[in-house]
Amino acid sequence: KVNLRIDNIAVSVEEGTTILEAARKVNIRIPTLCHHEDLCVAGNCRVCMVEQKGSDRLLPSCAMPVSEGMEIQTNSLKVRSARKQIIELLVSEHRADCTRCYKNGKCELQELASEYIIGENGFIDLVPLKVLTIDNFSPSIIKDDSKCIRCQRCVRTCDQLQNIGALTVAYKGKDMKISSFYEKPMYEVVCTNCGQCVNRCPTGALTEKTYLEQVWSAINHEKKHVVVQTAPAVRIALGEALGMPAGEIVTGKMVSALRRLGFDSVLDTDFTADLTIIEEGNELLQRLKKVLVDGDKSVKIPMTTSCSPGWVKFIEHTFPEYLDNVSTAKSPQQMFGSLAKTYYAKKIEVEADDIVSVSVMPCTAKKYEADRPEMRSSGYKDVDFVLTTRELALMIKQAGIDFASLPEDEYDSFMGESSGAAVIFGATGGVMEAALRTAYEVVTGREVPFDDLNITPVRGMEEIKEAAVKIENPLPEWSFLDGVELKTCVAHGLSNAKKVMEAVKEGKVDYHFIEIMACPGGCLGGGGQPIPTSPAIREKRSQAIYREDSMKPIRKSHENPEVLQIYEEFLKKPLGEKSHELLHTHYTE
Ligand code: HC1
Repeated sequence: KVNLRIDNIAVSVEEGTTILEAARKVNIRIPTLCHHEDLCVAGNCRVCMVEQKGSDRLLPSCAMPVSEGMEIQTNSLKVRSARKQIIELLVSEHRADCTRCYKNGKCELQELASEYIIGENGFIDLVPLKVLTIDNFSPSIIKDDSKCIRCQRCVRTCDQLQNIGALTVAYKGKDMKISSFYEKPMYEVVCTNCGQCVNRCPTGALTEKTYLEQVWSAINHEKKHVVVQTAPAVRIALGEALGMPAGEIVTGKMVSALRRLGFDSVLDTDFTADLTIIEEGNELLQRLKKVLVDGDKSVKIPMTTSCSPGWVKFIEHTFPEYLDNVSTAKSPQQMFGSLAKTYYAKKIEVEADDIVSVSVMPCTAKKYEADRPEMRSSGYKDVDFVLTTRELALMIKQAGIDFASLPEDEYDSFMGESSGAAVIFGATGGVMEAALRTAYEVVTGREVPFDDLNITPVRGMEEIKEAAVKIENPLPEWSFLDGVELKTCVAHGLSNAKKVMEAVKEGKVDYHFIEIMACPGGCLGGGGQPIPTSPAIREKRSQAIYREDSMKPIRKSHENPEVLQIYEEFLKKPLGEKSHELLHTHYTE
């Protein structure tokens, strides 16, 4: 242990801890604009400067490890004056039209400028406004260079966390800017739309593209019937954006709020998450049969999940030769969209033309997914508008709803019922666990051999997880699987996805089924989730997801009564004709 004093408070921390981390241990907040718990140390913004007794120099607390006997002051006159000047300089380079900015009230620079009372200052006249671009061509993300303070959180996110490198540093010195390959718009480069950069940007330089006004118009349109679906990971995070602590399950209040906002049908993506499990689980078993019994070389194993659009875009760019390994099952969002304008429209006797399909997602890539040309199997754009968790919170605020005091409501029926297996889609490993709960039972007629259906080896935040389930005494139809060890792998975050795919490519692993989610922690850590999203917050959201699963009366997708009913009334059978028409696709880019 290393002992030091920070603002005269004794602190004892592990060797290698930075001054910033040590201060946080004793609840002293040192401001910073470039540091983020998910990212490596950068020391770019210098806002976190502190003073060390006996030294003339100020130290960047995010980059400086503690040493024995250190005496640190985080708020001396020298520190305050340096910090204020740095903030003034940053503000002077930033297009500070705060009242018109999407991040107004949620901008870390604005908050510091307010704390340090940055009013009129000399720098504003000294630094000429540069000509900077606003890229709003992507369906998911807006990049506004005039708001950028060059902290490089986005660059580190894209490079280290996601291993994509769509964002990079261009030029040097005063000309330095955050750019893309040949300064092309984001939609033309390898950006996966995951929005992890958006979630970490301290200012309004990277934001989601918002569709709030379009959704309000649809709600207020007399003729339109607006259907809303909510993703699994929204219900355990929305509360954070409305003043509640992380880890609160707000499913019932969210449903209540959506009704008050004026949505005509309040339905659940979890319903189609259950449907995905039936379709994807059957697809996996069919693939195994074709490979193991028929020796069909055209059929690819391992099969990978397809529900994370950031992952699909990643594999298209990085491992296109493995596109046939991706499950043909559409994501739950898109299955929902195509059913909303076909089966559901008919059921409620509304013309498909008059249905407006809105989804609330923890994800910015879902906006891109809904725009893909493959996602029009209803004859219309299957999902018209995708809102992030943050955008829904804004709608609730705009409508003057006191979220905390709302009563708990139930989803509408039909397409509002779901199992615990669907809820856990929102956490890394959840799709795998849900699939195994169903696939094992389909093959053997027995429940998966894990205590209380909890397949713990695929849970948790470990970067890459492996689990094997041995199939014993299968039903006659599946006798070819007797004794087969079903090998699975789960990865979250695209840098881990890359590691897994490289191992597959090099023949180092022989998995049957791989779950990949583009975002750290899975959807609960999505780019559209409330800010901040930190490792501790992801952990709390994850615990909430598994709590919600454990409280559900039905915990297996194949036991969802509405799923059984839709097969009986409409789809007829998994992988059948209707399913192929509406629920499956093939990515060819
Ligand atoms: Fe997800 Fe999914 S789990 S991809 O993370 O398969 O976004 O929550 O909605 O579609 O169900 C996201 C979450 C989400 C889909 C489902």
